[in-house]
Amino acid sequence: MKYKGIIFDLDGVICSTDEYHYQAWKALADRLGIPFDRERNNLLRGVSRMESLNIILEKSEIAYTEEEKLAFAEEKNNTYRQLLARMSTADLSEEVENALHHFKRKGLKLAIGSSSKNAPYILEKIGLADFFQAVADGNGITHSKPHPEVFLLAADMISLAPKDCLVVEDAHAGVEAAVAGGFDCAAMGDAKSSPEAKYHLESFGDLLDIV
Ligand code: B16
Ligand code: MG
Repeated sequence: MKYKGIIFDLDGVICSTDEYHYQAWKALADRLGIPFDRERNNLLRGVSRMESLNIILEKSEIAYTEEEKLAFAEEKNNTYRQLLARMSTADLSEEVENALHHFKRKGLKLAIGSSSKNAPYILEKIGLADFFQAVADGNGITHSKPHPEVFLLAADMISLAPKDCLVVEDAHAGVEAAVAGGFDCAAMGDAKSSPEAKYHLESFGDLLDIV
């Protein structure tokens, strides 16, 4: 086997919560009268909530205080959590579920490496709360992607060296983080054509041909 473990990004890889991030930020941006579209949303993939907010506010003519910014981040998160609350096991696609079980049967160690503080809640909603051997997420790190911290933490939690793990990502910041940490990376979605990624996936199931 080429790899002993796989570290999966969550939003945009395991499930489509990237769409909910977009909708929640869009609602905030519209309320504040700040231009924001799907293309600009791609800059937020993999980066932390506050960094995402700062990217959105670059297009604002108003300089907001730190206190106001914290309130905006909370407002976005509340909208996002309302969208997450409607999720269920039906939001885990058969394609992803089948591939994950296949990798587990093969004896690979499987982990999550996500910048999101909502990762445990999402995993619970889609029925994967106890599936992964390790969950490294926004609650346990200081630097979000493109810093490699979350992937290094995940690898450490499953007792594997970066060279023995494949990272699966949909964000350019995530691919950068994986490469910086010494991991091979399979990219999909927005990052699919990333030149830094070793593998380019049309969809999640293509992983079955790699690992
Ligand atoms: P939260 P991932 C990332 O998750 C998202 O891609 C990014 O858009 C979001 O800002 C970040 O989590 C923080 O999320 O506000 O829920 O803590 O793609 O690394 O799984
Ligand atoms: Mg992602």
